[in-house]
Amino acid sequence: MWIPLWPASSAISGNVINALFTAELVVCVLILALVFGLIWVFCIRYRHSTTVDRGHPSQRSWVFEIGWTSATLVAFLVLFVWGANAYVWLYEPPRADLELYVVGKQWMWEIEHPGGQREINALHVPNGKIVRLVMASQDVIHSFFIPAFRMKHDVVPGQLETMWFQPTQTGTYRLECTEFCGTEHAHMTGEVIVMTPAAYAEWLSNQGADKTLAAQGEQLFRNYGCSGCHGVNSTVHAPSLVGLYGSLVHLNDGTTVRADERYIRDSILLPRSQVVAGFAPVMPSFSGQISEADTLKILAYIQSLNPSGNAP
Ligand code: HEC
Ligand SMILES: [Cu+2]
Repeated sequence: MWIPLWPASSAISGNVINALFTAELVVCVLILALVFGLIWVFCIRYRHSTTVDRGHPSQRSWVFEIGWTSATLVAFLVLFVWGANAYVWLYEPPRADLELYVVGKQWMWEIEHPGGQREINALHVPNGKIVRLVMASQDVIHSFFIPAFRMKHDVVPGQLETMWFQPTQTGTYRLECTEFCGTEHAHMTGEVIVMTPAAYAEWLSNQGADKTLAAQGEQLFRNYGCSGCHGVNSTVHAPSLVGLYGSLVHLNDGTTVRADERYIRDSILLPRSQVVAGFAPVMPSFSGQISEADTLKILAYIQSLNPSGNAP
């Protein structure tokens, strides 16, 4: 916390980003000091009134030329490798302890917990656990930003985004939308409340949720007629969704894809884009008929049909 301008880091990702940021700052300050130092030295040494020898310009020096070129190259390569590593690590979530569903819309964040607890512009999470967010936007691009965690992710309409974090400190932190999304954008803020696991469990049980997200999704699965084709008693030739989440799916164009959140969402909204091998493309598109929140509930239901599917 020795740079007073930034909030204290309260997540693993915060420490990683802080270290990288500090290293970049140090490199920049050193280069700046060298360049401006030399400017000052030459300004003073060769000012108009001095009598220093100006008659013998020194020979071109390859030592300096090669020295500064390779030194900056090495410095930037080190920063690049370091940054790329951190990026890949941040964008490839490990196996999560807890998965939450987030819908951004003008102008609020709606958050659903697996137990069916729902909150707006507030995010309660247990300390020390790996939390994974599955995020969607109902209208325009929003961006989900928790400054104290140094975590930010755009939420783009028409596609699912995921991000993860692991808080290290209980407390209340700011949650912001950092993508200009309309007139009330500045008020699209909220709080992240990191609680001890026991307090979080108690908070969950006080929310009065009667149905888990997966159970609500199962209800929707029947209401939208999915079970008519995908159910066990169906007469339509459609794949079973049991064990689908996280598995490898063979498509009729010969490719293989991992059935992650995005694949399942696209299967519902754009069924023609990826057709499972051995099946006719008879599934109707539900694009425009199912809200983002309902899609996430159905997704939670399909995920619950393979509890071990959340593999890294
Ligand atoms: C008219 C029958 C029918 C209806 C209704 C239907 N589906 Fe499908 N669905 C299929 C068929 C056939 C396939 C396989 C061909 C394909 O991929 O399009 C499929 C594929 C899928 C897949 C990919 C499965 C895999 O193994 O990769 C998912 C996920 C899915 N459907 C979910 C749903 C959901 C959710 C609903 C309801 C909102 C729904 N389906 C409604 C017939 C249907
Ligand atoms: Cu926004």
